Amino acid sequence: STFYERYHSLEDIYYWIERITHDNPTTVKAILIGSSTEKRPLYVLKLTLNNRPNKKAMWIDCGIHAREWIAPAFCLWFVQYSLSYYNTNPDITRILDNMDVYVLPVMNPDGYEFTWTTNRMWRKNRSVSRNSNCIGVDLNRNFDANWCTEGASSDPCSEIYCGAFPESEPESEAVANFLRNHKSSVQFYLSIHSYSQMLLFPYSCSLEEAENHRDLLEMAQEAAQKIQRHYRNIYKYGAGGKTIYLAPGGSDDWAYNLGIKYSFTFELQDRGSYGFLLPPSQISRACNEALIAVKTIALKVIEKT
Ligand code: 0X9
Ligand code: ZN
Repeated sequence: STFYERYHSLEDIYYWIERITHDNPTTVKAILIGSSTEKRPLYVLKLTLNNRPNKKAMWIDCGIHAREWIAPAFCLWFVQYSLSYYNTNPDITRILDNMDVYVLPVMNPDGYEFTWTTNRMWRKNRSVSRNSNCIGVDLNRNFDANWCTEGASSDPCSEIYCGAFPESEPESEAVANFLRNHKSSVQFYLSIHSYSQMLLFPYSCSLEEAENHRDLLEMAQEAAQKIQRHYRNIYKYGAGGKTIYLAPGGSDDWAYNLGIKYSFTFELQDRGSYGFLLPPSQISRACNEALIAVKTIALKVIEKT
């Protein structure tokens, strides 16, 4: 198997970031956006394949939840695909001609490291709570979108603990600060998770419909249909709150409310057979499916804006 068909330790991912920036000095830049609770650097890769002025941008983050290993694997896959197929594949060429891409390969490095060393099923980050011995905040409940209402917990021992206040965690604060500073260019926000095969969009923090619900639904539907046509695999799609459950404080809803009107969360393979323990032999298929969906939606965003 190739490098991209395996899961990688955090240390290997940091080496990969060094190598990919070193080998592609004009097209890939690493931007330090902050550091984690345990002081690990948070690097965003900026892909600029074409130097047009006033370009728009898309953002992809992976690995908010530590045990969802296919997510960081997808971020690496996406960067490699973009660099390899720009000027060969018409879809990725059109996308990269019109947009810069920001990729955060691992939003929760402390948790990811913990899943490699100690507990494979860890979800949250690794922050220490003031008034409890329990560790960790669910970073996807820590954003300022109906923060800590129904679907999140104020108990530090819960898997969906929302934290002490919105953006209390350095990981979510770093992402929120970066997006606030880049909101005039970023039109498309995407967060990669697993598992359950779903293409979700706002809102998850309430049962309200997003103002551009029809657009988002149409985009997700077209993406799911393409996956089904190419891979005979079923992805559900819809607004998060009605499709899975209420889950406030998520990055997608927060980014949407910031003004990034095309905001999605993808839940990659599978539907539960392996769950978070998706075998490496499935990485290429899971990533290719997700890639079709990213391309479909990105092309629609370019058309509409
Ligand atoms: O509950 C979550 O955070 C996500 N599912 S997961 O199994 N990967 O934990 C879904 C997130 C959907 N979006 C929001 N809740 N905002
Ligand atoms: Zn997740």
